[in-house]
Amino acid sequence: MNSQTKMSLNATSVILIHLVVWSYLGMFSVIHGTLSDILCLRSVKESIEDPLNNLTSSWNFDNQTEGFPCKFSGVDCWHFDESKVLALNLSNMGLRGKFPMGIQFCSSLVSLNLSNNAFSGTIPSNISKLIPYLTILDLSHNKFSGEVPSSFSNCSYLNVLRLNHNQIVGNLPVELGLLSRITSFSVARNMLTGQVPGFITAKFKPESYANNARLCGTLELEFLLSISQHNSNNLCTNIQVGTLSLLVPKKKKKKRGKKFVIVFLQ
Ligand SMILES: *[C@@H]1O[C@H](CO)[C@@H](O)[C@H](O)[C@H]1NC(C)=O
Ligand SMILES: *[C@@H]1O[C@H](CO)[C@@H](O)[C@H](O)[C@H]1NC(C)=O
Ligand SMILES: *[C@@H]1O[C@H](CO)[C@@H](O)[C@H](O)[C@H]1NC(C)=O
Ligand SMILES: *[C@@H]1O[C@H](CO)[C@@H](O)[C@H](O)[C@H]1NC(C)=O
Ligand SMILES: *[C@@H]1O[C@H](CO)[C@@H](O)[C@H](O)[C@H]1NC(C)=O
Ligand SMILES: CC(=O)N[C@H]1CO[C@H](CO)[C@@H](O)[C@@H]1O
Repeated sequence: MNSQTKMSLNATSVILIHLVVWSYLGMFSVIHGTLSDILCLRSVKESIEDPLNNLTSSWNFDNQTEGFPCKFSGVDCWHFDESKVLALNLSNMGLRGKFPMGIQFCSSLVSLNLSNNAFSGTIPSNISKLIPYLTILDLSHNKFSGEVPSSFSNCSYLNVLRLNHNQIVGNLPVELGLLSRITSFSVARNMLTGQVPGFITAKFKPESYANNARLCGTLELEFLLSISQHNSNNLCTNIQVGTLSLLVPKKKKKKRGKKFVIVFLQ
């Protein structure tokens, strides 16, 4: 063999090795992604109490053809025949237990709806690491307690955050205001205190904050504070939404066009 042939043989084998390695890595990442999503759903199922058998009856892991979890109730995949979970909607299933930490293995999850169940315990403080691409989170109408984690501010794709009707306490983290894509937000009916966050790109109505322990309004509530002739920005108000519109003077009421907001000054 002359040296030229040797060199071209070497080049060919290098290319071949590359092809083998890359296709192996490619295959590995596909299988790896899928396995991780299946592990995610298994773990979610195992960690949740399901007294009405809504999950148990549908989430069957026995026949593992590709894409099988996409037929589970409440599971949406990116593609119907690939087990990559896009969204989980487990609302209204009578579920109990803690926030399902196994969700962190659904690495492509963008939407999680656990509303109208009886989940309890705290919202994990590393939520932004658990579900980094989260765009929609609905935990409303449960029994979640503890505080709103400040790491929500690192869920930078978040559009919808619904935490209303729970037992959440403490102050709302000011960092929430950094969520630049937020379009829908509610923490109504909890036990929150302190300042309402100033969102940079959005403004939410008092209904988003109604019925809490002691939330202080600034932006949205400025006019309401002025009607009671207390102009201190630090004044706390108990935001209530109801039908007792008589407490708001008629003239101002008309100006605002909201009949049903009453503020009880404390
Ligand atoms: C597994 O599921 C696939 C698709 O739903 C079906 O075609 C196949 O017969 C099932 N295999 C077994 C062993 O049940
Ligand atoms: C979520 O699931 C509930 C109950 O199955 C259903 O009524 C609702 O339409 C679903 N919501 C979405 C956004 O898919
Ligand atoms: C969550 O699911 C419920 C249906 O049970 C639906 O009414 C609600 O709009 C969903 N939340 C979001 C943010 O889509
Ligand atoms: C999140 O925190 C829990 C403990 O609260 C831990 O078990 C889990 O590994 C953490 N996950 C990530 C992705 O940081
Ligand atoms: C957000 O992420 C950055 C970078 O990882 C980190 O330094 C910061 O502490 C996080 N913020 C919150 C509120 O968790
Ligand atoms: C969302 C859903 O499928 N809920 C069902 C859970 O199970 C109860 C009892 O079987 C049904 O009535 C619900 O419709």
